[in-house]
Amino acid sequence: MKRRDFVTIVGTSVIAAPLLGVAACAPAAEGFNGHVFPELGYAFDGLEPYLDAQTMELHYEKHHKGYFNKFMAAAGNTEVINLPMPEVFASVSKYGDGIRNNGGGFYNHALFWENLTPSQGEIPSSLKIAIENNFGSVEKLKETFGTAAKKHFGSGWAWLAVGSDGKLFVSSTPNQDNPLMDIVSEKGAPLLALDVWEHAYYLNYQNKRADYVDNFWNVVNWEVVNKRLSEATT
Ligand code: MN3
Repeated sequence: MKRRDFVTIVGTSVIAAPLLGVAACAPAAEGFNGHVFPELGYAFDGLEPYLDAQTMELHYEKHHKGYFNKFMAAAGNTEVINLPMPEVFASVSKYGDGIRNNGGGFYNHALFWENLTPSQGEIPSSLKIAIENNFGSVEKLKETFGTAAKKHFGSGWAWLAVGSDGKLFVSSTPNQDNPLMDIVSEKGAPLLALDVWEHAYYLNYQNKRADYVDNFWNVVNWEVVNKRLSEATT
């Protein structure tokens, strides 16, 4: 797969964020009304050996695309099709499971692909300071996040997010829920997402979710995490 600029569809402000809005989508990609199935910013084998090419291709082409298609079908003739995803999630309890599960699946995977990179750089200093202020150290964040990801029972996601009070926190959510949804207990803007559904790792790691979680840190795109934090807090 050709490397292309990743479509910026993921903003993180908790308040009035035009995320997945038309203005945020450049260059134009498939989709409509601002709901866009994103390009991967790297090749399927770009994250090897930590995430294998076969898993990436199936995950992106089948799982993620499936959620996108089902979300578009469910949103089709409703007001949801005209709303940015964070607004949908802020009232997701009123839209039903088709929107909650498929909208979450569409959005969460877009966040996840964007917060991975084949060429990891240093953690930007502003992000490092924020992590140290909230968790004590980067190692401590990795431990806390890792524990949330490893111990989450069943399918779901682990998150680093920032609350409306500006504090960073780690949480996990079941199924395709995320911290933007009105139905979750810990609400905030997602900064870093990790898919802990078995389909995300089973081909390569089988039952060893802990190894998958530990290896995740080798491909985290800290620049993106930093960008999301700055967007959510300015
Ligand atoms: Mn998945």
